[in-house]
Amino acid sequence: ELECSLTGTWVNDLGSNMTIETVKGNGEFTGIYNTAVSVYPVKIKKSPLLGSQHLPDQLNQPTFGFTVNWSFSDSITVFTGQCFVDNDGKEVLKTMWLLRSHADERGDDWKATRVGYNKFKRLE
Ligand code: B9F
Repeated sequence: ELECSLTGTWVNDLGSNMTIETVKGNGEFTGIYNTAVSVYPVKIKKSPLLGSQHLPDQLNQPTFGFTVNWSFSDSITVFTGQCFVDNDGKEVLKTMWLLRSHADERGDDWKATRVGYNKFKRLE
């Protein structure tokens, strides 16, 4: 079966984890993101996430997106991805992200966005 539900606790390749609460009937969800990485000496705190996924949830390996509003800095990350079921029947979230830092002036806009990939597995 292609069970692929975003609800639950996930860990990524950096060691960050997130918990996604119930996905609502319209595909919207909320959760908490706990990043394993930051930049010294910033003190990491758990941060809220707000997202949306395509329906149906279980039958069709869904695409989704969510925003993390970092509660310990003025930056924002948006993730977009898809839930897949691998050959062992395990769910994996393949995502890309954009991390926007605060630019103090318009001339610094060009260097304010980082990009990357993250792969999430269910925390066992
Ligand atoms: O790194 C960001 C941050 C803000 C101020 C100092 C550090 C916030 C945390 C982002 C975490 C990213 C990674 N974690 C993860 O699981 S989101 C994408 C990656 N996936 C340095 C200065 C300003 C921004 C970065 Fe900062």
